[in-house]
Amino acid sequence: MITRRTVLGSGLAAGAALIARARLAAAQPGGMGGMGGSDDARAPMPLTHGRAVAGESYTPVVVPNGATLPFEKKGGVKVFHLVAEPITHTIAPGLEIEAWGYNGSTPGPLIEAVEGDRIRIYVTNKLGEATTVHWHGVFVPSGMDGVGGLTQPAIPPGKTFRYEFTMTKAGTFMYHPHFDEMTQIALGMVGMIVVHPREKKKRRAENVRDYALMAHEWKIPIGSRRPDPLAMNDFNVLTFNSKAFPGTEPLVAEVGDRVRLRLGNLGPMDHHPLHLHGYAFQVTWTDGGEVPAGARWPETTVLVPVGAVRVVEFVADTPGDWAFHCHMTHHVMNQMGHDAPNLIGADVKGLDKQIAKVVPGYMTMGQHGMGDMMGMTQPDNSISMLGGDGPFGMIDMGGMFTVLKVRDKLTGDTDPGWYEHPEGTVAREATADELSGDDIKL
Ligand SMILES: [Cu+2]
Repeated sequence: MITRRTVLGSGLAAGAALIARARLAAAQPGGMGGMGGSDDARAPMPLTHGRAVAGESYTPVVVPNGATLPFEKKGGVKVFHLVAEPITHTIAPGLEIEAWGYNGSTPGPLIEAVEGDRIRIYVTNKLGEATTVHWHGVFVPSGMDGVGGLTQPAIPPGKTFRYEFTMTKAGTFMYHPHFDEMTQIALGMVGMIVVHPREKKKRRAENVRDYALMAHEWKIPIGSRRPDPLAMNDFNVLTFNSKAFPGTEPLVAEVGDRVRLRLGNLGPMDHHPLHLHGYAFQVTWTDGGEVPAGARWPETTVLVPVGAVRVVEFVADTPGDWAFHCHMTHHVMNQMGHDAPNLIGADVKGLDKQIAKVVPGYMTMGQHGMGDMMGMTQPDNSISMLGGDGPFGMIDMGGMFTVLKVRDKLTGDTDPGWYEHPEGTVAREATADELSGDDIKL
């Protein structure tokens, strides 16, 4: 197993070295290369918006950090072309990986259609091995189901196969290979499918903010560019649409908008309890269909298991910057090593002195918690375990974390920036008068 210790190339005890890696890098000029590019994270981020599709009346789904697959109509059939291929992908500024995906991206572009549409999808295989595409949750003839060996021969490298079926039901579905799934899915070959209801009145098209987010998890050893498809646990990069915070694009809504989050999970192993601040929502659809109104209940966290879709809806009625994230604490960290000793509360002054004899400038970290490790200098091609710039300092989360920005009015397609809180509505340090007035003894 590659640990940060082996990357560092020092003989230090593993745990302390893991925790102190960035400080060590700073103390060894040229030893580990320069910055990982974390400054780039501060550049303003353009938002991806759903563009109206000519001849279609649905409100297009927005894919944060992603795209929708274009189609052409040929004799009443919507014709798509998916290309399975190796890609270079940026997880967050500073961390670039060699992944596999579709049409240049991971997840592959969203396939969007309307209930009743006849669709034809050509799949070209530009990988070095065979593949198939399975249309997860879509009702198709058995021979279109994309299971290599069972319903079709796998698509050899260089060949193009043709799938054709009718989207008989509305809903949110997914696509992925059903050949060497472990490798191909782990390397990023996943995508979502949205089929809008045929009846316009069911769409609530006017003021819906409709988002698709695919949860995924990766094992990307520090300093490497190739995710490890053999990983079965200890994934160290967790993503929405293959981006880790601070690389995740914010979601936006105006007060009064109905917000729909279509949440898919095609990660290899982990289920994700996804939590929204400031709101309660209901699960309205799964990849199995619509949840009857009488069977819904309010939640603030929805568990999205591997191989499932959960669609949640709520009305945006409270302005603010609201966190949306996986509630597993290790899933809001980036590239964290886990084989470090627990130093919280430990007196490490003597230890630092001893190690500094062999590694000048050495400083143990972690004795006050992990919050002091944000935004440190990084080894080449890696990202900080946590931390993005926020309006009140560093946001000490990474991974599966994004922000829902609700505003009274949005202007155009740009990130509205940070929320301007009304006077007196932000937590702050208590004054002495307030403390004594309320009989708080310190
Ligand atoms: Cu999670």
